Amino acid sequence: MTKISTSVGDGGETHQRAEGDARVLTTNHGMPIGDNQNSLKSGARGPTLLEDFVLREKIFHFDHERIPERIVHARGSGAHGVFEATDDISDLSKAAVFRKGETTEVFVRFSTVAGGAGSVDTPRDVRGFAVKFYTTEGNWDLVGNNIPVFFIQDAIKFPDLVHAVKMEADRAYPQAGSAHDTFWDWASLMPESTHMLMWAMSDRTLPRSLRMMEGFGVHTFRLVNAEGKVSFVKFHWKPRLGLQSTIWDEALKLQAADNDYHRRDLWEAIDTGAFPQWDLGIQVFDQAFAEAQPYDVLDATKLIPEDDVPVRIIGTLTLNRNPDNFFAETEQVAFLPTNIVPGIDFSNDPLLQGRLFSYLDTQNSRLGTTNFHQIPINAPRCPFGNFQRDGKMQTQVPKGRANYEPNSLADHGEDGGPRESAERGFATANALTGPDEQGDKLRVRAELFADHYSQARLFYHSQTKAEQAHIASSFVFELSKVGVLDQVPPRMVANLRNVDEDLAKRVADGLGIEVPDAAAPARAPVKMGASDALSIHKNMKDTLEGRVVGILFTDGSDGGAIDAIVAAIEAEKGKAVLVAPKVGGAVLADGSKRKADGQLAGMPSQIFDAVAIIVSEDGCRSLLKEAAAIQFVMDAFGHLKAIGANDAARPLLEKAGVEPDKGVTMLDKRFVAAAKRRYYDREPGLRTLA
Ligand code: HDE
Repeated sequence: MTKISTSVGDGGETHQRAEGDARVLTTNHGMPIGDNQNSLKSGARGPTLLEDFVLREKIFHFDHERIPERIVHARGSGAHGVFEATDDISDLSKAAVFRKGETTEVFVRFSTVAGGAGSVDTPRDVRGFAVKFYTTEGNWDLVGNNIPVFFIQDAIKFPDLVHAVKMEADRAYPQAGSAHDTFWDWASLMPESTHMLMWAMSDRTLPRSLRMMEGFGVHTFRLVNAEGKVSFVKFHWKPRLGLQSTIWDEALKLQAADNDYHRRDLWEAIDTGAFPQWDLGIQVFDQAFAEAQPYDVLDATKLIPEDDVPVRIIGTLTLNRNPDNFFAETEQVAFLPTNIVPGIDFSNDPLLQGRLFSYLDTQNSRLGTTNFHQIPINAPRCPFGNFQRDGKMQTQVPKGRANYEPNSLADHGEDGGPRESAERGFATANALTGPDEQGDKLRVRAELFADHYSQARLFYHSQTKAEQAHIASSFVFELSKVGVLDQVPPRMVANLRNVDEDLAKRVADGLGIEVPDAAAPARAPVKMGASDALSIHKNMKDTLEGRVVGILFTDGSDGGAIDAIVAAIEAEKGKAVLVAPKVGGAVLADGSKRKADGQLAGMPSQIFDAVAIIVSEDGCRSLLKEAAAIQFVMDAFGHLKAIGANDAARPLLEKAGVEPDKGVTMLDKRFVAAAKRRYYDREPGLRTLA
């Protein structure tokens, strides 16, 4: 029998403790449990008794462990962190969170969009980038994506978009993928989605790591200063590690190698103190600028080229703490675009306006109570209170009689509760959105919203040749998965002709169909040039920071060579992972045993950014009969990664079809330099790109 004693915890609460500080298991109502292994039965082989309240409580709670998953963005990974304001923008916004030097606690949740909570991390998909700032003036939620534009211009189209992209209604597949009939049927009928489709078909939807992607507030918001002066603003997150994406074949193989590739990468980075960082940037402009543009700044399918309005960096986000509990924090966190603070305001973007309604509503459905703001991850860190009362799961215990306002209870010596403050409170900013607000009630969109192609063209023309090839190939792949709706691919290509004739031709060729007549644009596109900020390749960093190098070794490998390469990688802040045919490791040339971090068959090269092959001649001979080893090298080459190899590894490289180029080196300094980047020039010789 365990002896039970009572002790008082740090917070003054009383715990039941067993001998040796192991706490005693209790029911939810605090009764110590004596046996957690056996249910209460009538005789050793008899039926279980209804009386067993311990069993019933445990199973009852278990039965209700799941809550509805998010209708979109169901699969997410979260982290705690801090935001520090680094520039004085008091001339633009009075928000305390932007006061230079101010630090604010944050919780960030990254997500894929289409897949369910248990789906994979690396589908071709947009990524959510949602940040909750616990400011001194209440929570500010910047609920953005890793792409600066969106599929639709008006919230009323959102349910159609989501229904079309998610698994098809009757057959419930595909999971987490847009390559199917209903998505492309819808998309090809919605020319306004063309710009977003260019982004979605680019490598932006295949991030190498959550740490290597940008974030965007997407909509135009407004900033308001202490004098009430209003400016328009777009928010940007710029990753300190630069941009990096995988390629499609790699992303597909990652789904087999590691379903949790991004989640694991984020967790391990934070866990090992390599805190992910982003700079917060703003593009600020006024009404005169807005009116002079060939697009409408209230249209979420349009961006503002950074060449026209440079991004000004105003702060830094650092993620420095993993969640203690996935469900309590990452699952229960509730983001609300309506969470803004004095100094920030909405615009009339009709997509944003719809979001202002949706999120509050969805949280009630997901979390089951209007009191979801009391859940610790959602509760403001500043004092908060009002006269909203009761409801399911009320955990606060308001005292006294003040549950209405105005009241004069204070005159009687009672607590009258909080009061509104015109001085400190949020006031909707007027002006700047023009006379339309006084107009008739209309179901229409503003004129410039009808230009669906100019910015799609701007995006395409801003890409490198390799990036353009990836976009064309993605369209071919996705449209090739359209099964029975033969009218869809030509309709999509007809839209693409308004973006770029060559792109349309490549996609048609890749599909083996005739180039159709161009779709009639609702409004003639305008010329917009190109913008380097829109390309991933022009914004990558040559670095090993955040990168992982896989080192394949065998019996007889040279331990000194392994040590040297590991040291060189770590000196550049990279991570080295040792891979051997057996996880127990291998016996090196000097007779010592070196343990591996992983077994070859379970650690394919797609999980690495570069690979080093350090084998003995015998070791190499045995690897030549090992499909996983040949595939390891073949995929590293095919995924455009650096390969460093010792002389003994040559037969393996040859068998894997590796051809010499700048990314294939000996195992010296050249390899460490080569491992910092990818070799896109290699690709045309390896696979047919559209
Ligand atoms: Fe969302 N979106 N959305 N969305 N969204 C949700 O809210 C919605 C849109 C975004 O990690 C839902 O809590 C509508 C644009 C992120 O918890 C829901 C419209 C952008 C997340 C919802 C949009 C986003 C969501 C589902 C069109 C980029 C995940 C669960 C008017 C700026 C947040 C939930 C997290 C989640 C509705 C369009 C980003 C249903 C109606 C545009 C990052 O309320």
